[in-house]
Amino acid sequence: MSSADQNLSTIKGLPEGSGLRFSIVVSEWNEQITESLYTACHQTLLDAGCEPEHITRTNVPGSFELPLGAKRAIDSGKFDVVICLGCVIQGETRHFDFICDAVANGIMKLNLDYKIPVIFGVLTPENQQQAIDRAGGKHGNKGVEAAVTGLKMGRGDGLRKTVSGFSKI
Ligand code: DLZ
Repeated sequence: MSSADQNLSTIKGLPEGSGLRFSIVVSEWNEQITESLYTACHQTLLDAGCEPEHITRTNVPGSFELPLGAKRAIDSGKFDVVICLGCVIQGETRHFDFICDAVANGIMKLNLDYKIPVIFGVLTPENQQQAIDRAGGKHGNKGVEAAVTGLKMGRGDGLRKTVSGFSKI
């Protein structure tokens, strides 16, 4: 299925979240979109049974700063999972490519260097409408997908064992 046909809010069984401590790092750029991602992400964690006092929000100025915000959350030792939420919209210059590369590589590096899962809840649309469609519009909400991924990885069942090794989520 192409990503355009996928609904980001489709949940096949919400994993149990009680006891898990979440940091949600939110980028302030494209605030209308990232607030919608945050609201959906936070609500999904609550629906999964996470205690409200176990969910902490931190803002960063833009998506470029998400890896640093996530690293600070990891270094605090207070969290089991870090979820990064942002939205980088394609512009006329190559700025988009640099920010997307930096945030994707930065988050992946944190995942490989530390034991805490860091979730990539970042939209990279070509325009505002594509962002709206994925922030509570016709394609669901990336914040829900990020929360479900965080729940799976936090519980340790995001890496499922199969006959031939580990499967993808
Ligand atoms: C500068 C910039 C631009 C042009 N566009 C976006 C964007 O679409 N989404 C986003 O999250 N951040 C953007 N930023 C800000 C950068 O992420 C970063 O905050 C600044 O370059 C300062 O480091």
